[in-house]
Amino acid sequence: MSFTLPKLNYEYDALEPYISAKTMEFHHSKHHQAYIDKTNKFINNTDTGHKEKTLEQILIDTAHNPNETSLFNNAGQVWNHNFFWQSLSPQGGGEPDSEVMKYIKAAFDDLDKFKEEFIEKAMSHFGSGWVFLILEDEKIKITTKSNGDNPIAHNQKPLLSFDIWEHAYYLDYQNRKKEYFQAFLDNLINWDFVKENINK
Ligand code: MN3
Repeated sequence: MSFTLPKLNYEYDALEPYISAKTMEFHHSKHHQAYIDKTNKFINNTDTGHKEKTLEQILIDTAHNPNETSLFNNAGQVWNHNFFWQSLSPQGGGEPDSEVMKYIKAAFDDLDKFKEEFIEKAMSHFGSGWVFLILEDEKIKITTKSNGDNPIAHNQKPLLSFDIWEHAYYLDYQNRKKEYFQAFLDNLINWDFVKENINK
């Protein structure tokens, strides 16, 4: 089995001015592609026994094996980016519909407090990684993970992924990463995708 780069549901320039076409092109066609190539190389060129597995199964099977950290992180980056492109939308941001809002209110009181906690967690994460929304005990939770780690490896139900590696924002925001986080929450977050995943 070989994994391939997914086509985006929107053009590279569709998220401007919040994420530039240049960032999107590099991020999707270079960074994401490189993780896919490395993952394919790991599973096909070595006798690791992962050839016929789904990406999710590879993540579960390699998560706790220190000898397979490289494969885990590369496969994790493939999965995280696949999920991330869907977590963004040119029509994103604003308020979620009443069903998702119920979950937000139950866990954070209101949307502003949700955004505050999201930004606080994103800002305090050290080094490269991801912010995820997950559903646990029927509650939305915000969690961060390092490198290519992700909810699949921890038996958590993922609702959304948000890339906080420098390559995701540096061309557009340099050291002003808080502005990138805010732009995502105000203008790009795909609440419909969150809703879809809650009901999966
Ligand atoms: Mn990335």
